Parts: sequence; C-alpha cells; structure tokens
Amino acid sequence: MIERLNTVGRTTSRTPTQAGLAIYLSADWFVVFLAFIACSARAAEPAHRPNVLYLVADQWRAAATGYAGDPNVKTPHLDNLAAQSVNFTRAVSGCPVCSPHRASLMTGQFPLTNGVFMNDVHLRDDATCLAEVFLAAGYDTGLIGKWHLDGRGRSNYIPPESRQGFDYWKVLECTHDYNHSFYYAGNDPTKLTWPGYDAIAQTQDAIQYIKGHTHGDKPFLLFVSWGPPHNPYQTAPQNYRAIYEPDKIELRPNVPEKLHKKAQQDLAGYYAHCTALDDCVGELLKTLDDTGLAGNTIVVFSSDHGAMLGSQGQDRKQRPWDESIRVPLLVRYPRDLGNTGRRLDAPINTPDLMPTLLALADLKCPDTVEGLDYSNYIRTGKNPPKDFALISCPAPFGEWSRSNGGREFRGVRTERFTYVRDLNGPWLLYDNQTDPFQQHNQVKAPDAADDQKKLDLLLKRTLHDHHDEFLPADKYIARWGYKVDANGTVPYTP
Ligand SMILES: [Ca+2]
Repeated sequence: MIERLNTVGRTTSRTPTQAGLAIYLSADWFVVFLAFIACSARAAEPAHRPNVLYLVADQWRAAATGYAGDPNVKTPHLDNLAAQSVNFTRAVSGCPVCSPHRASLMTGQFPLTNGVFMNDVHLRDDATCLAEVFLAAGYDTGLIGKWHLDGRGRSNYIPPESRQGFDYWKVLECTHDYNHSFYYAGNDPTKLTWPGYDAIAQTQDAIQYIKGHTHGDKPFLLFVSWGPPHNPYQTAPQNYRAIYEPDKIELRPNVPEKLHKKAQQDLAGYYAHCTALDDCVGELLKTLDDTGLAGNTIVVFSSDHGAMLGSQGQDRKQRPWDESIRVPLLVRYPRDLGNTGRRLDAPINTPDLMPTLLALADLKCPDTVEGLDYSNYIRTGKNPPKDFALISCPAPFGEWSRSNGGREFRGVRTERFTYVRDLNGPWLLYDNQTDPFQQHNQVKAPDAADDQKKLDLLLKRTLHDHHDEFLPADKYIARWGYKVDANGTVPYTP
C-alpha cells in the first residue's frame, strides 16, 4: 500500500509496511520518520476526523464533583472521566449566565461583540458559529436539549436559519420543568414531549445518534445540552433524591449561618440532579466504548456557569465569586491526548473553547473568533496562551437586578487572584491561594496594594485591548436596541 500525501504534505494513512520500511532508514531518519507518523495521526482525512461529544450542563459549579473534592456529591462516572481527561481546574465562564455563555461558546466572541450580554436576546443569524465550521468541514452536527439563543419566547419553534449550523435538532429554547419538558424535532413545528425526566430522555436520544454513526463515513459534532442541575432543585427522580439527606450536607465555609438550612435543602436537590446527570454521562461514555468510537471522539464536559447556593449570602449566578464563575471542564481525546488524566491550572475562558476545539479537530478557525487556542497547552501542559480570564457583567438583570445587589462589573481571574471593579472603582480583591473561599476582600488593604496595582493594570490593558469602555448597562442596551422592564430584564414568554 502506498502512503498518500495530502496538500499540506502530511500523511493521511498508516500501514503495517511503514514499520518494515523504517528498518532501512538510518537512526536520524528514523526519528524524522516517527515524527512524520505522529503528525499523520493528527491530520486525518475528513472521514477520520474526530467526533466531538460536547456535554453541557446548566448551573453546575466547578466545585460540585467528586474529582474536584466536593465532600457530598456522588459523581463516579465523571470522576472516572476526569481520570482519563485533561481537567481545567480553573475554567471560567466569563459572563456567568445562560445566554451569554452559550453565545460565547458558539461564536468564540466576548458578549459585547456578539451582543448576547443578557438572557433572552437573539444571537444574530449571521454570526459565524462553531457548528457551522464543523458542518462546512463535512460533519454531521446535532443539538439535543436547551438552546437559549433565540430570544423570541422560551417555548417557540426555532426556524432553521437561526440554528447556527446544527442539522440534527431536538431542542427547546429554555425550560426547567424537567418532568414536563417539550421540544421540537427538525423542521416540524409540532411541540413534542420528552418522556419522564428530560435529561435521561435526551441522553437516550444522544445514544441513538451516536450508535447511528458507528459505521458512518461522516464524523459528528453532537451537543447534549441538559437543563439540570439548575433549579428547581427538588425535581430529580426520587431514586437520586433519596441519596442526599439535607442535614448531612457539608456546606462551604462561606455560607452564612442564617442560610444553612436553606442551602442544605437546596444542595441536597442540586446534588440529586448532578448524580442523575452523572449516570447519563456514564451511559454516553459506555456507548462510545461499545461502538468503538471512544478513541477518536473528543468528549467535553462543562457547564454554562456555576451556582452560589448560599455562598457569600448569595444565590444563583452572574456574580463574580468563584461559585458563580468557575465551571467544570474536562477534555478527553484518547487518540491524540492519551488516556491519562492531567490537571491544567491556567484559567481558560468561554470564548477560548471554540478555537481550542477547532484546533483539536484540525479545522481552521474563522477570523471572527476573539478567544485563544489552548490546544498546544492541552498537548504539552506548558505556555498557556494567557494566564487570566476576563470576567464581566455588562448589564445586571433578572435574578441579579440592582435591587438585589446586581451591578455592572469587569474583573480578572488569574490562577491566584480575583480582582473586580464596578462602576465606582475597585470592588473585590481576593488572594484565592490563601483565601480559597473568598472571605477576606483585600481591596484597599495596605498589604495588598502592590498586587492590586498590578491587577488593575492588567484589567485596564485587557479592557483596552477588547475595546471595552466599561460603560453603564443602559448604553449597551440602547446600542443593541433591547427593550428591558423596570428590573433591567428583557421580558420573555415562558
Ligand atoms: Ca444557565
């Protein structure tokens, strides 16, 4: 068999005769030859390109997994996945709320660029999105579950021109009524119902999709976008709720005492959702094993944002504290990255996910993307393309309206520090190394003045680079023509 070369001069297939050929080469040339083969494994023909299975939960904070050290939650399948994955220990959701995360994930852009800096607004149909790049490269593309980028009613049918490159489509804009959950399939505007608990039904659908690609000549990009563990917290199937007793939940030390009882009750339900999803993850991974697709499939597990759940006396997300901004992020790709778990501690931000995934799949990144490619950092564990993540709330709304303490902010999360300004000036500074639960705000503390000065410069330089003027919310709302209610929220029909 003769080895073929593609246009960029890399090999496109490997044969047993290559090993025999090597015997005839000198030692130096043998090294070159091995490098050549290693290279060929990455530059496959479209038919040999990796599949991508992207699992995204809603409101699953980084701390709430067994592998991250949560003393309560049971996530054996994710723990097993983490042991085989690159684990980004400081993955950040830069604008930690639903639609902004999802828009940044799909476009590789920051929220003020793509316009989705609030929930329930429409991501422009002409945005250049991740799935469109995969589709153009010959992939089958699929989305099952939640979208939340249409902004024209949370139960409305979403037309094909607004699906941003997803072909297989079993989607609802947004619901958290997990046991009465609707969706639309493809181009049929008939509202359908997921039987039982929607995450389990959606997982079963994803399993069928994967099985349908066992012998296909086209690779797939499949997003499974679950609604849990987002509130309501007491709605997971009973067998999962039975695992967690509120009284026995150990709380993070930054939950004030007056909230202990509520936090324990919420967390018991939250963890029940997490364990239900963990079983879904287990079934999907088993399907990849059973179909023989595991080696050549990039599996990503992450969430759109975290959850405060009583920490700092706060609930929900949008806030700049770690419980809100930090998300799980596992990347497993056995063929290219091996099967040994590794921790990567440099922050990675939502806009970085698209360019990184495209690079792992050896696809060209569109020049509309603002995020950075972390694939080399994933491969080598060295030289991350940057060592901080920009965090922001361009417009407080909804569950973090002004009456509830909501405010515009910009900040940086480095491996060690969190530094945040609001419109009045420096607001928060934490040394997360000595103060992992962020209980001692060091803003204006004399001992921290040097650190604050450096972080302030880093933030200002970053905002300058992003052409982010850090204006009051109403300027951006007017610029994008959004209509908001008295609470600062874009109204929506459920
Ligand atoms: Ca969300």
